[in-house]
Amino acid sequence: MFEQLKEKPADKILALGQAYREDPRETKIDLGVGVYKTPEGVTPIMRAVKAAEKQLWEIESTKAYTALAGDPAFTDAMVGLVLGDAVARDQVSTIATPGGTGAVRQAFELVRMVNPGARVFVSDPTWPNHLSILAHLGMEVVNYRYFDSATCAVDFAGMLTDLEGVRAGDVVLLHGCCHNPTGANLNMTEWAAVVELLNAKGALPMIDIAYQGFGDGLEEDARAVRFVAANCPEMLIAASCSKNFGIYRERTGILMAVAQDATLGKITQGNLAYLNRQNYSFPPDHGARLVSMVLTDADLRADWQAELEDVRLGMLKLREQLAGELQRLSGSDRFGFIAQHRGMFSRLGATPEQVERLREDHAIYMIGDSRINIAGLNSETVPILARAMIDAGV
Ligand code: PLP
Ligand code: TYF
Repeated sequence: MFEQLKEKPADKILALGQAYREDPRETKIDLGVGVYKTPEGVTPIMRAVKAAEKQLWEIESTKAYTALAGDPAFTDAMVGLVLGDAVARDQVSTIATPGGTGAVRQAFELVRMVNPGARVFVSDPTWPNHLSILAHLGMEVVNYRYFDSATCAVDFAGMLTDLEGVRAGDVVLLHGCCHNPTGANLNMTEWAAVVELLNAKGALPMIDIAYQGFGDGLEEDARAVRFVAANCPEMLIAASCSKNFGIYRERTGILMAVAQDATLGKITQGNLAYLNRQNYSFPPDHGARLVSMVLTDADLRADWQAELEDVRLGMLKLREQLAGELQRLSGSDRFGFIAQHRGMFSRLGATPEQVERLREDHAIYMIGDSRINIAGLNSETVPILARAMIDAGV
Protein backbone atom coordinates (compact mmCIF):
# COMPACT_ATOMS: atom_id res chain seq x y z
CA MET A 1 0.00 0.00 0.00
CA PHE A 2 2.85 2.42 0.62
CA GLU A 3 3.34 2.91 -3.11
CA GLN A 4 0.06 4.82 -3.05
CA LEU A 5 1.40 7.45 -0.69
CA LYS A 6 1.96 10.91 -2.09
CA GLU A 7 4.68 13.33 -1.01
CA LYS A 8 3.45 15.67 1.70
CA PRO A 9 4.39 19.34 1.67
CA ALA A 10 7.16 20.05 4.18
CA ASP A 11 6.61 22.33 7.17
CA LYS A 12 8.10 25.59 5.85
CA ILE A 13 9.34 26.67 9.28
CA LEU A 14 11.18 23.42 9.90
CA ALA A 15 12.51 23.30 6.32
CA LEU A 16 14.02 26.75 6.82
CA GLY A 17 15.85 25.45 9.90
CA GLN A 18 17.38 22.70 7.78
CA ALA A 19 18.54 25.22 5.14
CA TYR A 20 20.08 27.34 7.92
CA ARG A 21 21.99 24.41 9.37
CA GLU A 22 23.37 23.58 5.93
CA ASP A 23 24.59 27.16 5.30
CA PRO A 24 28.37 27.21 5.84
CA ARG A 25 28.61 31.00 6.36
CA GLU A 26 29.83 31.85 9.85
CA THR A 27 27.92 35.11 10.04
CA LYS A 28 24.54 33.46 9.47
CA ILE A 29 21.60 34.54 11.64
CA ASP A 30 18.64 32.26 12.39
CA LEU A 31 15.35 34.13 12.83
CA GLY A 32 13.23 31.12 11.88
CA VAL A 33 11.60 28.62 14.21
CA GLY A 34 9.87 30.01 17.30
CA VAL A 35 12.21 28.81 20.00
CA TYR A 36 13.55 31.20 22.62
CA LYS A 37 17.30 31.76 22.55
CA THR A 38 19.57 33.68 24.89
CA PRO A 39 21.86 36.35 23.41
CA GLU A 40 24.45 33.55 23.18
CA GLY A 41 22.10 31.56 21.00
CA VAL A 42 21.20 28.77 23.42
CA THR A 43 17.76 27.56 24.43
CA PRO A 44 18.25 27.03 28.16
CA ILE A 45 16.42 24.77 30.59
CA MET A 46 14.82 27.25 32.97
CA ARG A 47 16.26 27.25 36.52
CA ALA A 48 13.00 26.31 38.24
CA VAL A 49 12.34 23.55 35.72
CA LYS A 50 15.81 22.10 36.31
CA ALA A 51 15.29 22.28 40.08
CA ALA A 52 11.91 20.56 39.76
CA GLU A 53 13.49 17.90 37.58
CA LYS A 54 16.11 17.20 40.24
CA GLN A 55 13.45 16.93 42.94
CA LEU A 56 11.32 14.74 40.75
CA TRP A 57 14.14 12.30 40.23
CA GLU A 58 14.30 11.90 44.02
CA ILE A 59 10.59 11.72 44.80
CA GLU A 60 8.99 10.06 41.80
CA SER A 61 8.18 6.53 42.92
CA THR A 62 6.27 5.12 39.96
CA LYS A 63 5.88 5.46 36.25
CA ALA A 64 2.47 3.79 36.24
CA TYR A 65 -0.15 5.52 34.09
CA THR A 66 -1.63 8.84 35.12
CA ALA A 67 -5.35 9.53 34.62
CA LEU A 68 -6.72 9.57 31.06
CA ALA A 69 -7.31 13.30 31.33
CA GLY A 70 -3.85 13.85 32.81
CA ASP A 71 -2.67 14.57 36.35
CA PRO A 72 -5.25 16.78 38.11
CA ALA A 73 -2.42 18.67 39.84
CA PHE A 74 -1.27 19.80 36.38
CA THR A 75 -4.68 20.60 34.96
CA ASP A 76 -5.71 22.51 38.12
CA ALA A 77 -2.49 24.52 38.17
CA MET A 78 -2.86 25.38 34.49
CA VAL A 79 -6.48 26.43 34.86
CA GLY A 80 -5.26 28.78 37.59
CA LEU A 81 -2.44 30.14 35.43
CA VAL A 82 -4.56 30.72 32.34
CA LEU A 83 -8.03 31.45 33.66
CA GLY A 84 -7.38 32.73 37.19
CA ASP A 85 -10.81 33.05 38.76
CA ALA A 86 -12.59 34.20 35.60
CA VAL A 87 -15.05 31.28 35.78
CA ALA A 88 -16.04 28.67 38.38
CA ARG A 89 -13.69 25.67 38.32
CA ASP A 90 -16.57 23.21 37.86
CA GLN A 91 -17.45 24.80 34.52
CA VAL A 92 -13.99 24.04 33.16
CA SER A 93 -13.15 20.60 31.76
CA THR A 94 -9.57 19.79 30.90
CA ILE A 95 -7.26 17.27 29.32
CA ALA A 96 -3.51 17.25 29.34
CA THR A 97 -2.25 16.93 25.77
CA PRO A 98 1.05 16.44 23.94
CA GLY A 99 1.93 20.11 23.58
CA GLY A 100 -0.29 22.95 22.50
CA THR A 101 -0.53 21.25 19.13
CA GLY A 102 -2.19 18.25 20.77
CA ALA A 103 -4.68 20.59 22.43
CA VAL A 104 -5.46 22.30 19.13
CA ARG A 105 -5.99 18.95 17.45
CA GLN A 106 -8.25 17.65 20.24
CA ALA A 107 -10.26 20.88 20.22
CA PHE A 108 -10.92 20.58 16.49
CA GLU A 109 -11.83 16.92 16.93
CA LEU A 110 -14.31 17.79 19.66
CA VAL A 111 -15.93 20.39 17.41
CA ARG A 112 -16.09 17.99 14.48
CA MET A 113 -17.59 15.28 16.70
CA VAL A 114 -20.38 17.60 17.83
CA ASN A 115 -20.94 19.44 14.59
CA PRO A 116 -19.31 17.95 11.48
CA GLY A 117 -20.47 20.93 9.43
CA ALA A 118 -18.88 23.54 11.69
CA ARG A 119 -16.67 26.01 9.88
CA VAL A 120 -13.54 27.26 11.56
CA PHE A 121 -12.71 30.93 11.10
CA VAL A 122 -8.99 31.62 11.26
CA SER A 123 -6.99 34.81 11.09
CA ASP A 124 -5.23 35.59 7.82
CA PRO A 125 -2.44 34.79 8.46
CA THR A 126 -2.32 32.21 11.23
CA TRP A 127 0.09 29.52 12.47
CA PRO A 128 0.40 27.15 9.47
CA ASN A 129 -0.29 24.07 11.62
CA HIS A 130 -3.82 25.35 12.32
CA LEU A 131 -4.54 25.14 8.61
CA SER A 132 -2.77 21.88 8.07
CA ILE A 133 -4.59 20.13 10.95
CA LEU A 134 -7.95 21.48 9.80
CA ALA A 135 -7.30 20.30 6.25
CA HIS A 136 -6.25 16.88 7.56
CA LEU A 137 -9.48 16.62 9.55
CA GLY A 138 -11.51 17.68 6.52
CA MET A 139 -12.92 20.72 8.28
CA GLU A 140 -13.99 23.81 6.42
CA VAL A 141 -11.80 26.87 6.96
CA VAL A 142 -12.83 30.48 6.49
CA ASN A 143 -10.21 33.23 6.67
CA TYR A 144 -10.90 36.50 8.39
CA ARG A 145 -8.81 39.56 7.65
CA TYR A 146 -6.35 40.25 10.44
CA PHE A 147 -3.11 41.89 9.41
CA ASP A 148 -2.85 45.13 7.48
CA SER A 149 0.40 44.83 5.57
CA ALA A 150 0.51 48.58 4.94
CA THR A 151 0.62 49.46 8.65
CA CYS A 152 1.79 46.09 10.01
CA ALA A 153 -1.00 46.42 12.59
CA VAL A 154 -4.33 44.63 13.00
CA ASP A 155 -6.93 45.43 10.34
CA PHE A 156 -9.68 45.46 12.93
CA ALA A 157 -12.39 46.90 10.71
CA GLY A 158 -11.69 44.16 8.13
CA MET A 159 -11.65 41.51 10.86
CA LEU A 160 -15.06 42.53 12.24
CA THR A 161 -16.57 42.75 8.77
CA ASP A 162 -15.40 39.22 7.98
CA LEU A 163 -16.56 37.87 11.33
CA GLU A 164 -20.03 39.18 10.52
CA GLY A 165 -20.18 36.09 8.29
CA VAL A 166 -20.07 33.58 11.17
CA ARG A 167 -23.09 31.40 11.81
CA ALA A 168 -24.32 29.69 14.96
CA GLY A 169 -22.16 26.63 15.55
CA ASP A 170 -19.10 27.99 13.74
CA VAL A 171 -15.81 28.27 15.59
CA VAL A 172 -13.67 31.40 15.64
CA LEU A 173 -10.02 30.70 16.37
CA LEU A 174 -8.18 33.58 18.06
CA HIS A 175 -4.65 33.88 19.40
CA GLY A 176 -4.78 34.73 23.11
CA CYS A 177 -1.68 36.94 22.95
CA CYS A 178 1.51 37.32 20.91
CA HIS A 179 -0.07 36.51 17.56
CA ASN A 180 1.89 34.03 15.46
CA PRO A 181 3.12 34.94 12.83
CA THR A 182 2.47 38.70 12.92
CA GLY A 183 3.10 39.94 16.49
CA ALA A 184 0.09 42.27 16.10
CA ASN A 185 -2.60 41.91 18.77
CA LEU A 186 -6.08 43.14 19.66
CA ASN A 187 -6.56 45.63 22.49
CA MET A 188 -9.21 45.00 25.14
CA THR A 189 -11.77 47.27 23.47
CA GLU A 190 -11.40 45.21 20.32
CA TRP A 191 -11.71 41.95 22.25
CA ALA A 192 -14.96 43.27 23.74
CA ALA A 193 -16.32 43.99 20.25
CA VAL A 194 -15.37 40.48 19.07
CA VAL A 195 -17.07 38.90 22.08
CA GLU A 196 -20.22 40.93 21.49
CA LEU A 197 -20.33 39.83 17.86
CA LEU A 198 -19.69 36.14 18.59
CA ASN A 199 -22.35 36.12 21.30
CA ALA A 200 -24.85 37.79 18.97
CA LYS A 201 -24.15 35.16 16.29
CA GLY A 202 -23.93 32.14 18.58
CA ALA A 203 -20.41 31.24 17.43
CA LEU A 204 -17.89 29.45 19.64
CA PRO A 205 -14.62 31.21 20.49
CA MET A 206 -11.49 29.07 20.56
CA ILE A 207 -8.33 30.63 21.90
CA ASP A 208 -4.87 29.28 21.21
CA ILE A 209 -2.45 30.63 23.79
CA ALA A 210 1.13 29.50 23.31
CA TYR A 211 3.10 32.49 24.57
CA GLN A 212 1.61 33.55 27.92
CA GLY A 213 4.27 35.64 29.66
CA PHE A 214 6.11 36.58 26.46
CA GLY A 215 4.07 39.68 25.65
CA ASP A 216 3.03 42.11 28.38
CA GLY A 217 3.40 39.78 31.38
CA LEU A 218 1.81 36.58 32.71
CA GLU A 219 -1.37 38.21 33.99
CA GLU A 220 -1.66 40.78 31.20
CA ASP A 221 -1.29 38.12 28.50
CA ALA A 222 -4.18 36.17 30.05
CA ARG A 223 -6.55 39.13 30.15
CA ALA A 224 -8.19 38.39 26.81
CA VAL A 225 -8.74 34.69 27.45
CA ARG A 226 -10.19 35.48 30.90
CA PHE A 227 -12.43 38.15 29.43
CA VAL A 228 -13.79 35.75 26.82
CA ALA A 229 -14.30 33.01 29.45
CA ALA A 230 -16.21 35.40 31.68
CA ASN A 231 -18.37 36.81 28.89
CA CYS A 232 -19.13 33.98 26.47
CA PRO A 233 -21.37 31.04 27.35
CA GLU A 234 -18.85 28.50 26.08
CA MET A 235 -15.28 28.48 24.82
CA LEU A 236 -12.29 26.29 24.03
CA ILE A 237 -8.72 27.06 25.09
CA ALA A 238 -5.60 25.35 23.79
CA ALA A 239 -2.61 26.30 25.94
CA SER A 240 1.02 25.34 25.42
CA CYS A 241 3.74 25.07 28.06
CA SER A 242 6.48 24.71 25.45
CA LYS A 243 7.61 28.32 25.38
CA ASN A 244 6.87 29.79 28.79
CA PHE A 245 8.36 26.80 30.62
CA GLY A 246 10.96 26.13 27.92
CA ILE A 247 10.00 22.42 27.79
CA TYR A 248 9.39 22.15 24.05
CA ARG A 249 10.39 18.53 23.61
CA GLU A 250 8.53 17.29 26.67
CA ARG A 251 5.26 17.91 24.78
CA THR A 252 3.18 19.62 27.43
CA GLY A 253 -0.11 21.35 26.81
CA ILE A 254 -3.71 21.45 27.91
CA LEU A 255 -7.13 21.75 26.35
CA MET A 256 -9.77 23.51 28.44
CA ALA A 257 -13.45 23.70 27.60
CA VAL A 258 -15.54 26.24 29.49
CA ALA A 259 -19.18 25.12 29.73
CA GLN A 260 -22.25 27.04 30.84
CA ASP A 261 -22.69 25.09 34.06
CA ALA A 262 -21.27 22.21 36.06
CA THR A 263 -23.64 19.62 34.54
CA LEU A 264 -22.52 20.41 31.00
CA GLY A 265 -18.98 20.63 32.32
CA LYS A 266 -19.16 17.03 33.53
CA ILE A 267 -20.38 15.70 30.18
CA THR A 268 -17.73 17.72 28.37
CA GLN A 269 -15.08 16.33 30.69
CA GLY A 270 -16.07 12.78 29.80
CA ASN A 271 -15.88 13.60 26.11
CA LEU A 272 -12.44 15.14 26.42
CA ALA A 273 -11.13 12.07 28.24
CA TYR A 274 -12.76 9.96 25.50
CA LEU A 275 -10.80 11.89 22.86
CA ASN A 276 -7.53 11.32 24.70
CA ARG A 277 -8.32 7.60 24.77
CA GLN A 278 -9.04 7.46 21.06
CA ASN A 279 -5.85 9.22 20.11
CA TYR A 280 -3.14 8.13 22.54
CA SER A 281 -4.71 6.91 25.78
CA PHE A 282 -2.72 8.69 28.47
CA PRO A 283 -1.07 12.04 27.80
CA PRO A 284 2.67 12.53 28.48
CA ASP A 285 3.31 13.32 32.14
CA HIS A 286 6.93 14.35 32.65
CA GLY A 287 6.60 17.94 31.46
CA ALA A 288 3.18 18.25 33.06
CA ARG A 289 4.61 17.17 36.39
CA LEU A 290 7.41 19.74 36.13
CA VAL A 291 4.86 22.44 35.39
CA SER A 292 2.64 21.52 38.33
CA MET A 293 5.66 21.40 40.65
CA VAL A 294 6.83 24.84 39.51
CA LEU A 295 3.38 26.38 39.75
CA THR A 296 2.51 24.98 43.17
CA ASP A 297 5.82 25.58 44.99
CA ALA A 298 6.13 29.23 46.03
CA ASP A 299 9.92 29.41 45.62
CA LEU A 300 10.04 27.59 42.31
CA ARG A 301 7.18 29.67 41.01
CA ALA A 302 8.79 32.95 42.02
CA ASP A 303 12.06 31.94 40.37
CA TRP A 304 10.26 30.80 37.20
CA GLN A 305 8.32 34.06 36.99
CA ALA A 306 11.50 36.08 37.47
CA GLU A 307 13.31 34.20 34.71
CA LEU A 308 10.32 34.42 32.38
CA GLU A 309 10.14 38.15 33.03
CA ASP A 310 13.83 38.51 32.11
CA VAL A 311 13.13 36.63 28.87
CA ARG A 312 10.19 38.90 28.08
CA LEU A 313 12.04 42.10 28.86
CA GLY A 314 15.06 40.96 26.86
CA MET A 315 12.87 40.51 23.77
CA LEU A 316 11.21 43.89 24.32
CA LYS A 317 14.60 45.53 24.48
CA LEU A 318 15.61 43.92 21.19
CA ARG A 319 12.37 45.17 19.64
CA GLU A 320 13.13 48.70 20.74
CA GLN A 321 16.71 48.49 19.56
CA LEU A 322 15.67 47.20 16.14
CA ALA A 323 12.93 49.81 15.72
CA GLY A 324 15.40 52.54 16.79
CA GLU A 325 18.12 51.34 14.45
CA LEU A 326 15.71 51.19 11.51
CA GLN A 327 14.41 54.64 12.30
CA ARG A 328 17.96 55.98 12.23
CA LEU A 329 18.87 54.22 8.98
CA SER A 330 15.62 54.85 7.11
CA GLY A 331 15.01 58.33 8.49
CA SER A 332 11.36 57.36 8.97
CA ASP A 333 9.01 55.95 11.58
CA ARG A 334 7.69 53.23 9.32
CA PHE A 335 9.29 50.48 11.41
CA GLY A 336 7.80 51.70 14.69
CA PHE A 337 5.44 48.71 14.63
CA ILE A 338 8.31 46.43 15.64
CA ALA A 339 8.31 48.02 19.10
CA GLN A 340 4.50 47.83 19.24
CA HIS A 341 4.28 44.14 18.37
CA ARG A 342 4.43 41.63 21.20
CA GLY A 343 5.78 38.13 21.69
CA MET A 344 8.49 36.25 19.82
CA PHE A 345 7.43 37.26 16.36
CA SER A 346 7.06 40.24 14.10
CA ARG A 347 6.07 40.23 10.49
CA LEU A 348 8.32 42.82 8.90
CA GLY A 349 6.33 43.42 5.74
CA ALA A 350 9.17 42.41 3.39
CA THR A 351 8.34 40.81 0.03
CA PRO A 352 9.33 37.18 -0.65
CA GLU A 353 12.06 38.52 -2.97
CA GLN A 354 13.45 40.73 -0.22
CA VAL A 355 13.36 37.80 2.21
CA GLU A 356 15.34 35.79 -0.32
CA ARG A 357 17.87 38.58 -0.77
CA LEU A 358 18.34 38.75 2.98
CA ARG A 359 19.07 35.05 2.99
CA GLU A 360 21.31 34.95 -0.06
CA ASP A 361 23.22 38.18 0.38
CA HIS A 362 23.29 38.44 4.18
CA ALA A 363 22.76 34.88 5.49
CA ILE A 364 19.76 36.12 7.47
CA TYR A 365 17.07 33.47 7.70
CA MET A 366 13.45 34.45 8.26
CA ILE A 367 10.18 32.77 7.22
CA GLY A 368 9.07 33.55 3.64
CA ASP A 369 6.25 35.80 4.86
CA SER A 370 8.96 37.93 6.59
CA ARG A 371 8.21 36.66 10.10
CA ILE A 372 11.22 36.99 12.37
CA ASN A 373 11.86 35.38 15.73
CA ILE A 374 13.00 38.34 17.82
CA ALA A 375 14.84 36.00 20.20
CA GLY A 376 17.11 34.95 17.34
CA LEU A 377 18.73 38.39 17.62
CA ASN A 378 21.11 39.93 20.14
CA SER A 379 22.38 43.47 20.61
CA GLU A 380 25.18 42.84 18.11
CA THR A 381 23.08 41.30 15.35
CA VAL A 382 20.27 43.88 15.53
CA PRO A 383 22.30 46.54 13.62
CA ILE A 384 23.36 43.89 11.10
CA LEU A 385 19.73 42.97 10.43
CA ALA A 386 18.69 46.62 10.23
CA ARG A 387 21.39 47.46 7.67
CA ALA A 388 20.61 44.34 5.65
CA MET A 389 16.90 45.22 5.60
CA ILE A 390 17.62 48.67 4.24
CA ASP A 391 20.08 47.18 1.76
CA ALA A 392 17.43 44.69 0.56
CA GLY A 393 14.98 47.53 0.04
CA VAL A 394 12.55 46.60 2.80
N1 PLP B 1 -0.10 27.46 18.78
C1 PLP B 1 0.71 28.40 18.30
C2 PLP B 1 0.14 29.66 17.77
C3 PLP B 1 2.09 28.20 18.31
O1 PLP B 1 2.89 29.14 17.82
C4 PLP B 1 2.60 26.99 18.82
C5 PLP B 1 4.02 26.83 18.74
O2 PLP B 1 4.84 26.30 19.14
C6 PLP B 1 1.69 26.05 19.34
C7 PLP B 1 0.35 26.32 19.28
C8 PLP B 1 2.01 24.75 19.95
O3 PLP B 1 3.24 24.44 20.33
P1 PLP B 1 3.61 23.09 21.04
O4 PLP B 1 2.81 22.00 20.41
O5 PLP B 1 5.05 22.93 20.81
O6 PLP B 1 3.27 23.25 22.48
O1 TYF C 1 5.74 28.91 14.73
C1 TYF C 1 6.73 28.44 15.28
O2 TYF C 1 7.87 28.67 14.87
C2 TYF C 1 6.56 27.63 16.55
C3 TYF C 1 7.28 26.31 16.57
O3 TYF C 1 5.43 22.41 12.99
C4 TYF C 1 6.77 25.29 15.62
O4 TYF C 1 5.20 27.50 16.79
C5 TYF C 1 7.04 25.39 14.26
C6 TYF C 1 6.60 24.42 13.39
C7 TYF C 1 5.89 23.34 13.85
C8 TYF C 1 5.63 23.24 15.21
C9 TYF C 1 6.06 24.22 16.09
